[in-house]
Amino acid sequence: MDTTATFWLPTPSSTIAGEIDLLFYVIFYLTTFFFLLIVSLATYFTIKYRKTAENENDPMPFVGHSRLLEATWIIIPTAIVMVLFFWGFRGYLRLSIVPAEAMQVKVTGQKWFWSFDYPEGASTVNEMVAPVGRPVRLLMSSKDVIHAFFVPAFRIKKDVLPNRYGVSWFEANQIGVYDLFCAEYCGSKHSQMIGKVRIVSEQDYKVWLESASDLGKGLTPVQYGEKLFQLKACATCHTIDGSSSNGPTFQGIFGHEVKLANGSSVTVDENYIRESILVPSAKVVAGFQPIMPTFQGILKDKEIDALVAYIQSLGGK
Ligand code: HEC
Ligand SMILES: [Cu+2]
Repeated sequence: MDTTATFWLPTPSSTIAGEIDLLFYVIFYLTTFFFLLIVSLATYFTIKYRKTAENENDPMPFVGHSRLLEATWIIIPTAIVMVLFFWGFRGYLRLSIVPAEAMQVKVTGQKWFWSFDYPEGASTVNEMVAPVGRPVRLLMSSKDVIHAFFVPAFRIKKDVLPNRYGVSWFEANQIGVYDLFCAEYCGSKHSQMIGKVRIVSEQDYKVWLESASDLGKGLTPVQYGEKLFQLKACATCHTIDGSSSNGPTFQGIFGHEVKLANGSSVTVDENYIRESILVPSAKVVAGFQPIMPTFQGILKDKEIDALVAYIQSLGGK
């Protein structure tokens, strides 16, 4: 694929760009060709058949019509226009149908900035980060007026409306930083509603996501654990005030023995809590149903650390 910028278009940097550019150039050169053809013929005929002293008194020639000529100028332009229509329509469909394996980023436009929310809980403002070679579905809405999400290098532009979701997608095929514009006049600072799309390798994306979705930034492990206790829905089954809910309370359990359903008992320590979170059925607390879901693959090590710290902070030995 052609990977250079031209006078007309920036470097094509998405999988769809090549196809769109080709159609653009076909239309561009086709219209240029007909423009030049028509203007030069009109100029030539105007000069050739102009009124002169010699032909001034010539009788008006008989002007009939040529079926062949008329058919030609109907059939050829119709064929050209139909080809352009179906070609464009096919591109439109490709832009509209998001690949099933796409990852999703929620895009929010508002006066006068963009914000992005990623599936793993990260969020960014005015800079979107995405991996190269993976389709990204953009679920877009506005908090106020109509904006438009426009990334010229990816050849995508889509209105972003309030009270309604719009969908677009792209798959970047080159690592780099690309311009993002709002392409719908949205008020006095419209021209400043600009951002960047940073395309990184799959590996860098993982690393970035890991740090960006670190909700514990700036919190102590205990504060972070408290946040996760609510955020990860532990609170729907556990309490911290000593009362039993669907599951045992966390108050004062750390360092104490708990009776298990199989008659044995175990001391609550870091490893027991970790195991309870990852393999809840391994040791079931007496008097409770084994209804706790596993958080394997849902909670990261750092989050488990924080929950352990939080449970420990709730008293005990
Ligand atoms: C759907 C309800 C439910 C949810 C949600 C839930 N748990 Fe549990 N949990 C239980 C039940 C029931 C038990 C007791 C039975 C057992 O040990 O499997 C339990 C036991 C535990 C224990 C052992 C407690 C003890 O007194 O020995 C720990 C630790 C624990 N859960 C942590 C968590 C954490 C952390 C979360 C959130 C990330 C969580 N649980 C979410 C139901 C739940
Ligand atoms: Cu805008």
